[in-house]
Amino acid sequence: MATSNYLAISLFLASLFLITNHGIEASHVVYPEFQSLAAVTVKQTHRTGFHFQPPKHWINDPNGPMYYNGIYHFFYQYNPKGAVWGNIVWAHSVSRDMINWQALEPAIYPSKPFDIKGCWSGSVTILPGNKPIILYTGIDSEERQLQDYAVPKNLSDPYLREWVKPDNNPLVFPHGVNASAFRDPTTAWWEDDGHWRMLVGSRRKQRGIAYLYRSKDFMKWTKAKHPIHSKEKTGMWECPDFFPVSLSGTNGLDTSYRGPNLKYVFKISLDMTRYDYYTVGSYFRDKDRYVPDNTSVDGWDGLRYDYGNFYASKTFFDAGKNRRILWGWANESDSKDDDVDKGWAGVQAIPRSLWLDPSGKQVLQWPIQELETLRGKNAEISNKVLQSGENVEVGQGITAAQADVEVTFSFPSLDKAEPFDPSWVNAEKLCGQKGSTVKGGVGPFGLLTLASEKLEEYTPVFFRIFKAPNKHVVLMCSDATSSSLKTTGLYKPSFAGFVDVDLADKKLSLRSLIDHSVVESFGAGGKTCITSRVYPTLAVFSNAHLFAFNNGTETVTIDKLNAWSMNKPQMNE
Ligand code: DQQ
Repeated sequence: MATSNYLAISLFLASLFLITNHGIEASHVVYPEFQSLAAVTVKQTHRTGFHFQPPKHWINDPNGPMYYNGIYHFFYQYNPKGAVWGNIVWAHSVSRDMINWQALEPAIYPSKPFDIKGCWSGSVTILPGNKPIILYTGIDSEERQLQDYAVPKNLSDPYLREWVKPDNNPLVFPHGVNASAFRDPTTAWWEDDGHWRMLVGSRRKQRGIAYLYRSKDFMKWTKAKHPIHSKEKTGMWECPDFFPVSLSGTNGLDTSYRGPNLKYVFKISLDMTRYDYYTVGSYFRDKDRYVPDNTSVDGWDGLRYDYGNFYASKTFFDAGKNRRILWGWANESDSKDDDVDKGWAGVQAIPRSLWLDPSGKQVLQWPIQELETLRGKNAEISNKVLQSGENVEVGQGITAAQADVEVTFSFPSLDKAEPFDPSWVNAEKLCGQKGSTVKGGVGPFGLLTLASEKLEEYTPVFFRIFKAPNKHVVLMCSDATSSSLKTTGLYKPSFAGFVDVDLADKKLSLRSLIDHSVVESFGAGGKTCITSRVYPTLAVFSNAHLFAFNNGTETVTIDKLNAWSMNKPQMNE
C-alpha cells in the first residue's frame, strides 16, 4: 500500500479509536466491564518459562528500570484487578541478575488529586548523592496528564519498598500543550549550564513532539521554547527515550555523560502503528535540539528496535556492568476474551544490551549475558548440509517449547539469489507473499520454532536473500501465519525486517528465544530483532519441536547450531 494511503487510513483509524475508547486518550483499549474482573484461574499453556511476568493479570509498559546499590529495580504498568488494561499502578520487582525476580508491593498507585485517575509511565533519574527519583505521568480528576514525582521513603531499605509522592506535586502542568496527549517523562540528564533536562511525549494535531523541560533543582521545570525534536504526521509520541551511545565499543554511557566520540539515539513509540522507532543522530547542546543523521530515516519508515510485538520500550544505564539495557513490552496477539479467560496478558521481552553498530547507522541488541545461566541440556549440530526442500529436527532431547537457540548458516554462493524488486519497501508485506514455504534461490532458510511433529503448526524464523543492482538485500521473517490451528481471535502477522549485513563471508546467524508463546529472535548478531507472540494448540510443552529448514534451490549448511533447554528462574511468585 502506498505510504500516503496507509497514513490516511491510520489517521482515520486513530481518530475512530479515540471516539470509541471511552473518551480517554490512551493507546490502550478500555473495557470497563472487564477491568476489575479478577482471574478465576490462570491458564498455563501459553505462560512463559523465563520471560518477565507477574503471576496473573494485565501488564504493559516497562517503567523506571534502574540499577541501585547492587540491585536491579523494575517497575511496570500493571492492573492488579484484571486481565485487561485499567486500574494502572507501578508494580515493582527486584533482582540481582535481571533474570530471577522477586515481586514487592506496588511502588506507586493512584491516591492523590494529581494522580487519582492513573499512574502512567515514566522513568528514574539518580540524583547526586545517589538518590533515585521517579518521574511519572499522573492523571487528575479532569483526565489531564501531569508530570509527577516520587522518592523512596527510606533510602537504607535495600529494596526501596515504599515510595512517597510529596505534596509539591505535580511538577509539570500541561500549560500550552494538549493535556490529554502529554505523558511519559524520560530519565533526566544534567548539562553543565547547571540545568537538568527531561522530555515529555506529545503531539500537536498529528505532529509528534518531544517537549523539552529544564530545571535547576528538579522541582521547578520550565518548558523550552522549542521541542527537542518533532515530526509531522507521526501522531502521538509515547514513551520517548533519549541517550548517548559510544562510537567505540559496546560499553553503555550514563544518560548525563558528555564527551567526544558519541552519538545519540532518539526513540519514540508511535501510538498510530504501535511500534518503537529510533534514529541515530546528534544532540546540538547550544540549541538543545536533536537532529537525526542523514543515514537515519525519521518516522515510521525508519528503523525499529524490533519488527514484531515490542512497544513502549525504555533503556537505562547499568552502572554495575557499564552497559545500556533495553526493556520492551510484548503484548498478547490473542483477543480480549482470550486474555480474560487466561487470566493474564502481556510479558516483557528479555532485557537486551544495546550499543551502536560499528557502522554508526544502527544499534545492535543482544539478550543480557545473565540469561545464559538458565541454559540446561544442550543439542549441538555442526556442518550439517540442508539440501533444497530439506527439514531436519535439531532440538532432540531438549525442551523445544522453552529454549535458547543459536545457529550460523552458510551458503556456497549468492549466484542463485532472486532479483529484488525496488518496490518491495514493506518487509512485512514481502514476507507475507514470500513465506517460508515459497521456494526461493538463496533461502528461505532458518528455524521452524514451536512446531508440531507433523508441522500442522509452526512459527518459522528465516532469511531470504535477494540480489539488487549493487548489493544484496536480506529479508528476515518471523511468520505467525501457521503458528496455531486456532482460527478465531488471533493476530498472526508475517513480521519482518531487512537486515543491513555484509555477506562477504556468506554466513548469516540467528538466535531465537523460544518460550511457549514467545519467539524472540536476533538476526545477524542483533542487527534486526523480531518478537512474535503465538498460541500453538499442538506444539505445546513436550509436544513442541524445533526444525531447521531450507526451501531455497541453493544448498545451505548449518555451520554450527546450539540449542539449550531453558530452566525456569524465580519469577515474581
Ligand atoms: N501506556 C501508558 C502511557 C503510555 C502508554 C498507560 C504506552 O503512559 O503512553 O498505561 O503503552
